[in-house]
Amino acid sequence: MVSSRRRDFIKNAAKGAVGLGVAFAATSVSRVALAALPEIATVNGPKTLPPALPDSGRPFHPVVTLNGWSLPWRIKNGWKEFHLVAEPVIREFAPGMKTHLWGYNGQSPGPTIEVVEGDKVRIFVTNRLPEHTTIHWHGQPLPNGMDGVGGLNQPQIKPGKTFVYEFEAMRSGTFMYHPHADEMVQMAMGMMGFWVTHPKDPDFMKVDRDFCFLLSSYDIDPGSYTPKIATMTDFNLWSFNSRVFPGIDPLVCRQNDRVRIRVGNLTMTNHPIHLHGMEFVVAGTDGGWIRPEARWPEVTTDIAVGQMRAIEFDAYLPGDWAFHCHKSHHTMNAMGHDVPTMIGVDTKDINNKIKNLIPDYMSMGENGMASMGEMQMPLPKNTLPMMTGNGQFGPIEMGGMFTVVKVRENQKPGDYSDPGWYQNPKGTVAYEWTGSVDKPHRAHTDTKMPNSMELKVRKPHSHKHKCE
Ligand SMILES: [Cu+2]
Repeated sequence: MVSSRRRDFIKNAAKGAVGLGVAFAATSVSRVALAALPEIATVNGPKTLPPALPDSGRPFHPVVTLNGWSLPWRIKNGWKEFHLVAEPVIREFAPGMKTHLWGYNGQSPGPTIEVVEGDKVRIFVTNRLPEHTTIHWHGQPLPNGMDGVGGLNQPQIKPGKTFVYEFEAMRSGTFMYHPHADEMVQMAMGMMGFWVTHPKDPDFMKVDRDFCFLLSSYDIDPGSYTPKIATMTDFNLWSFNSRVFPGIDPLVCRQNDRVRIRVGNLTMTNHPIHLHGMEFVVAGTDGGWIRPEARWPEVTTDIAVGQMRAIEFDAYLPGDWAFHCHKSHHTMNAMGHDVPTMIGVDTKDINNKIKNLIPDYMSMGENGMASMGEMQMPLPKNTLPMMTGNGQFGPIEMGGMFTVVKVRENQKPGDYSDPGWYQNPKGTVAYEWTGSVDKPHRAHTDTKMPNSMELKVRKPHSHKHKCE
């Protein structure tokens, strides 16, 4: 199956969307059975593909899926037709770690589906998993029988079968799709995708760059490949679109662009998503767009489980700006979990004893954990160091849900290629003080106030406090 797909990838390498890295393939379903179905597009690898301009149907400004892509469609008798294939996939989380997930059309998450408000949408869903599945179109107003809850709205799609979903995309906004069948297992295995319904009027809420990604989490033991599907809260890999830092591409912008970032949360916990340097507004929620007069400025917005948020900002400050989940455990990779706290513990004696048995042994962090970002100790096969990634000034000491918004004066419109590290203007980088350091001036040293009083007045009071 894989080899026939690879052949088709090469064979189709000259076709339209294929120039962007999208391949079409016929696999286990016979060609006769597929004749009436739209071709199956797959993508090989976790590259961020450039926005795919619509070649049919109504015009829209396409999104950029972080380390992902958008699914091609065909128009047939006024319907916009897509073909999703649920199947086992291999996803690289970051160089050095590949995982065995379930997803759609060769990747987890599946491809982004982009339609226009008012489009009549028909989605063929072929099940190549070893068990039944369905797809729920999270957030969409649609006929009840198209909502995708197995048993409640439809019979489940058995392995080898293809089902058809048909509905009108009734309102513009940000949506997701995921199974509503054996949900705990299938979502823990990575089955999910993004959906954007663009407004009928292409100028409504128009931005210069429109990024999107899903938050997902996995529990994969170092050295293994398949997520532990029963884990409820104690995950060890926290991802943007099933990629972890330093495997996540930067969000590249031109200075003064209006930028939108759409985020959907399909993990088991909330994520306070934080942008450095510039303030943003939450412009869209699960229920649609927020009127401009009702938005408020933020630098962190909490995204709860099952929620979608669209944040927007003017990229007025050039630089390399960190963009990450503010739960510090969520910017760590697998090797950072379950380590004992060693701060203040003198481990020299025990280290020497263990080194006699295990030559590469080192214990973690008697002065904190920062040294873990610098050294690369031998790891089990197929896992990632707890924190890693190098910037122009040294180790970045991050993992998981972390990437960089790169704002550049000279980035061309529509150019998403990585411009490298920011060249800071002379005299604008924090620097080491090399002059003399005076003795700190202590307040109150000449007063008659006893020291014990200082402890009593630490908190400011609204009325006169005791030391006055
Ligand atoms: Cu988080």
